[in-house]
Amino acid sequence: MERIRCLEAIYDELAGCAVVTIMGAVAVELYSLGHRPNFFYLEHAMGLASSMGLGIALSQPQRKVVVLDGDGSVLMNLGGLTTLARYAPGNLTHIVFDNQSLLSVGGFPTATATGSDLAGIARAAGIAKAATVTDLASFRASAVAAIDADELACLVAKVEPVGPKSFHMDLHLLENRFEFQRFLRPDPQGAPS
Ligand SMILES: Cc1ncc(C[n+]2csc(CCOP(=O)(O)OP(=O)(O)O)c2C)c(N)n1
Repeated sequence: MERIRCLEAIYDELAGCAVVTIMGAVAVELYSLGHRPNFFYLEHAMGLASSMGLGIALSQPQRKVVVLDGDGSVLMNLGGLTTLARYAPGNLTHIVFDNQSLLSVGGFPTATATGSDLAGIARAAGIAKAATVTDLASFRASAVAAIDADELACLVAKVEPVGPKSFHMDLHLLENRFEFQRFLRPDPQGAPS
């Protein structure tokens, strides 16, 4: 299973959500499908995409939040899983693309290459709805169901260690930051934008 195919499969579903990705390959791949103002690519803060997603989900409970993470990033901040479990916002879906490597910086193997099970770790951290998927149909069905459901979910998608040819994104970090902040700002009429 390729991550870009997974992203394509849920791209429409992401339209109404606040979406936070980690830096590197997953950000570039989502961007390559078509940037939207509700996409924030968290640069330079490896491991903290789920923490940012948690903050948004808690402060805007009416909004669906989707975090697109990587195995290396989650492994750098395993305590993030326990904090997600503690607050368990029902509007948050944490998707972890597990390619068993730090693909974006050269492909060094991570602990999932030697047996660590991130869905198991998430369950042990207290996230009851945590599962692993290995094929595209299951990924799409599980991701869509998780986003639609009113329960915190962690979905680990086992993907090939392949990424984009180029890491160039024609979007400055600050531009993305201000645009995303405007997207999150409540509509003065009261409805979420
Ligand atoms: C604190 C910190 N350490 C290291 C980096 C460098 N870095 C950027 S992406 C990346 C690998 C991310 O691995 P993973 O989450 O598995 O995603 P993948 O690249 O495999 O898609 C690393 C080490 C960083 N941006 N921030």
